[in-house]
Amino acid sequence: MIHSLIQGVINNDHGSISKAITIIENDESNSKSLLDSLYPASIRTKRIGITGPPGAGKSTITNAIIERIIQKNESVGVIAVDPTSPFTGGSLLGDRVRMNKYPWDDRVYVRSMASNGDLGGIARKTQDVGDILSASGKDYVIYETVGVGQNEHDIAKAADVCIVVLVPESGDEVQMMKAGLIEIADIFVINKSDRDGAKRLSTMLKNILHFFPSNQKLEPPIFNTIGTQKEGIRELFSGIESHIGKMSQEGYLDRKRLERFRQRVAILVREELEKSFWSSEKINLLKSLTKKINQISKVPHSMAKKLLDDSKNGE
Ligand SMILES: Nc1nc2c(ncn2[C@@H]2O[C@H](COP(=O)(O)OP(=O)(O)O)[C@@H](O)[C@H]2O)c(=O)[nH]1
Ligand SMILES: [Mg+2]
Repeated sequence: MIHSLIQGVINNDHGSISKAITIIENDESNSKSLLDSLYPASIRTKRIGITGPPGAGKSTITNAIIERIIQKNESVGVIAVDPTSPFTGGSLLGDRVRMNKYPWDDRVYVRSMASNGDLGGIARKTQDVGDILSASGKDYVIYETVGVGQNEHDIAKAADVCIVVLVPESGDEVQMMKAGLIEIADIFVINKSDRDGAKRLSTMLKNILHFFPSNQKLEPPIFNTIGTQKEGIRELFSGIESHIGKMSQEGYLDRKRLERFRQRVAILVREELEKSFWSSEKINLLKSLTKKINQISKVPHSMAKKLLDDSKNGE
């Protein structure tokens, strides 16, 4: 079964891709062998992260980028992660409906992933899903994710190039610094540039970026767009291409991919260690030591130490 699934993914059969992604999403036992077989095929794809506040126009821009990719007769897989709607899946569904305009086109695959209840795992899973789409031969993978917290930043880091979408109203520079957006952005987009303040924001942003240069990456270019009218999309897309080209030439891209690889390995090791650590005895021990809040006599650190020592003695 897994063999035909692997073959299906490599042949870009979207049904097989969906099945494979579900296996990853549910952490099924065959997910490892699936990824092992697919990984060698998955190096060439360009991975683009699109993040930013809710409603900034990420899906609109993603749609416009998909159109440009198709025009070049290239292919794309889109993964939308929306943690802002963990219960209803409301906006997630909205995105899916809006984005899945190409159900019969084997150049475009769109999938949304819920991150409810599993924010830690989602960063790893989006990388794994990226590998699957990449193995299917997609020229691009796009991650669309709401930039609201650390995990979303981790998802954005799963990409080769991270685009931060802002709107004229998001002009509070302190806010931006705090949100760490400057740190993760390779490219800025000021969408809804049909509104007041777009020019002012791009000037301000340009100044900030210029005065706080980073040695970790190139200075991010800024693009003004009106997503709904597809204005500025052509410039944005060729800007993405040339930025990836520059990153590659100057060694940033390799460095980023290596760092990403190391982090993935570290995460997997941590997950494995934790999984084998938390036996039912350990879970019960922790529970029995913490029955009532006023009976807890140990500080958390010594309780953790006791659990850890206990496992050493048990071996
Ligand atoms: N005025 C204006 N509205 C836009 C623009 N781009 C997107 N929108 C609208 O903003 C809303 C949110 O867009 P969406 O792409 O769903 O944002 P996301 O939550 O970041 O994915 C939608 O109603 C879009 O039609 C733009 O450039 N100008
Ligand atoms: Mg969206």
